[in-house]
Amino acid sequence: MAQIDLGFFGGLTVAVLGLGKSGLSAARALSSAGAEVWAWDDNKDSRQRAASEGLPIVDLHDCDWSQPVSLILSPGIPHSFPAPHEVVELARHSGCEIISDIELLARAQRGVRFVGITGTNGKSTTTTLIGHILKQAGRPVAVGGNLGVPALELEALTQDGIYVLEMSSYQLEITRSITFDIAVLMNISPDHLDRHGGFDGYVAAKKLIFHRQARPCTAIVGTDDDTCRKIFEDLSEANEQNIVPISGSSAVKDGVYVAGGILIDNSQGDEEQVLDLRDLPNLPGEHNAQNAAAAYAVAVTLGVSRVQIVEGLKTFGGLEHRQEMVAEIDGVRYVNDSKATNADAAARALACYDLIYWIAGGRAKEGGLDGLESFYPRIAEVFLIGEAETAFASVLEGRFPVKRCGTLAKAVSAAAAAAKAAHTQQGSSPVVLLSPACASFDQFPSFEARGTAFKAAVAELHGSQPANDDGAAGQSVGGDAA
Ligand code: UMA
Repeated sequence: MAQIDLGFFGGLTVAVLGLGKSGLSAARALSSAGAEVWAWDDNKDSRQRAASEGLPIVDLHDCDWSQPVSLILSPGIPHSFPAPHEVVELARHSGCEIISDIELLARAQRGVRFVGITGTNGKSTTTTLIGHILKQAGRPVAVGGNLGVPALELEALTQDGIYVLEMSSYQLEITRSITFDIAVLMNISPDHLDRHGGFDGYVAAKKLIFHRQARPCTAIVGTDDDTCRKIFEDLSEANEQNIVPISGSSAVKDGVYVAGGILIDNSQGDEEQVLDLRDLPNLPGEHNAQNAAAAYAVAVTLGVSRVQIVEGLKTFGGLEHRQEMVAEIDGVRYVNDSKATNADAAARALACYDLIYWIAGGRAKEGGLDGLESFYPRIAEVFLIGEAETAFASVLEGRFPVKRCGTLAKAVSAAAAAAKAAHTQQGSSPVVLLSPACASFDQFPSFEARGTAFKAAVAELHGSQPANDDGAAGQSVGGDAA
C-alpha cells in the first residue's frame, strides 16, 4: 500500500500534540517524510509508546516555539472550549498554525476527490455505506477519519481516487484548507457542547463541512431536523454549490428521500422508486433510511449506476456496535448498539423494535434521557449500569420495572432471563438491546470496548441457564409494567 507522502514538510520542525490514533499516525508519517518531529502527549504511557518507536519526545509545554512551523493537534484536545490546552496557547502565541491530521492528508493528496460526511448521528454508517457502494462499483476508494482509521494511515490514492472521510466537529475546526467535492450533513442535535461553547458553536463547526464549496461541488443536506433544514434553506439561498436535500421520512423536492420504506430519487423531479429498504436487514429504522438516502445521493453524484448502488445497499453488512445483531438465543434477539452514546442515538434503536429489554447507562450526557418518552411503550424492562444509574432510575421508575445492575455483565444476565421468560410465557419476540444513551468512559475505555464486553456476555449465555427471572443480577427499583 502506497503511503501518504508528506515530503513538503521535509527538514521542517513540526510539533505533534496527542499521541493517540491520529497523533501517532501523523508523527510517523511526518517522521518518514524527513520532518523534525517534536511529539508530546500528557500521558506518560503514550509518550513511552511513541518513544519506543523511535519518535522524538519533546515537552511542548517547555520548548522553543519559534521552531515549529505547525502544531498537529489531536481532535480530542481542546483548542478553544472549555479552555484551550496550554500547548495550544503557546503555539498560537508564537504564530504557529494549528491543524489536524486530515489537513495534512488534504495538502498531500491534490487532484483526488474528497467526500466528507458529518452530522450528530449516522455519519459512521453513512461513511461506511458510501465506501462499500464505491468499492462494489470498482472505484478506487479509501475510507476513514473519525470512523477510526486515521487520515494518514489511508492509502495514497492516484488521480481517480476518492477519499470518503467521516468528519467530527472537532476535526472540521482544524481542517481548514480542505474543500469537499461532496459534503454531507446528516442531522444536528446537541452533542459535544462543552467543546464548542454551546449549541451555536457546535452548529458553526458542523457547517464547516461546506467550507469554500462552489460548483461543481455538491452539498447533500438532511432535512429531517429544524437546524439542518435551516442550513439547507440558507445554502439554497446563497446558491453557490449543487445542493441535494435528503430525508429519511418525508418527500423532498429535487432530492432523495424515503417514504413508506421505499427509497425514492426525486432529484430530477420524476419520483423514481429505487428500492424497498425494508428488505435490507442491516439498515433497519428511519435513521438508516436517511443514511441510505445520503449514500445513494453521494454515489449518484459520483456517477455510479443505479444498478450498482442497489447492489451495494443490498450487500452492506452493517457496522459493529451500531444496532449490530449479535445473536438469537431461545427466541431472544441480542442487539449491540454501544455506539449510542446519547439519547438521540438511542432513540434511533428504540424506534426499531417492539418489545425491548433495554440496557442503558454509563456516563450521562447533557439532557440525559430527554426526548425518549415516545418510545416507552416499546420498553418492557430497563437494566441500568454505570454512573447514570440513579439519575436514570429516577426518570424511569414507575413506568416499567427498572433494575440497577451496576455492571454490563449483570445487566445482560438479568435482561436475558427476563426476555427469555417473556418469550417462553407469552410467545413474544423480545429484543435485549444495549443502547446506553451514555458515554462509556465510567466503566470502559471506549464504546467499542463496551460493545465487545456485551458480545462476550451474550456469548456466555449460550448453554447457560439463568437461575430465575431476576437472573444473577440487579436490585429492582422499578414499579409497574408498561
Ligand atoms: N491527550 C493529551 N492531552 C490532553 C488530552 C488528550 O495529551 O489534554 C492525549 C491523550 O493522552 C491521548 C491522545 O491525546 O493519547 C488522544 O487524542 P484524541 O482524543 O484526539 O484521540 P485519537 O486516538 O487520536 O482519536 C481521534 C478521534 N478521537 C476524538 O475525536 C476524541 C477518534 O474519534 C478518531 O477515530 C481517530 O482520531 C482517528 O481519526 C473517536 C471519537 O470519539 C471515535 N470521536 C468523537 C465522536 O465520534 O463523538 C468526536
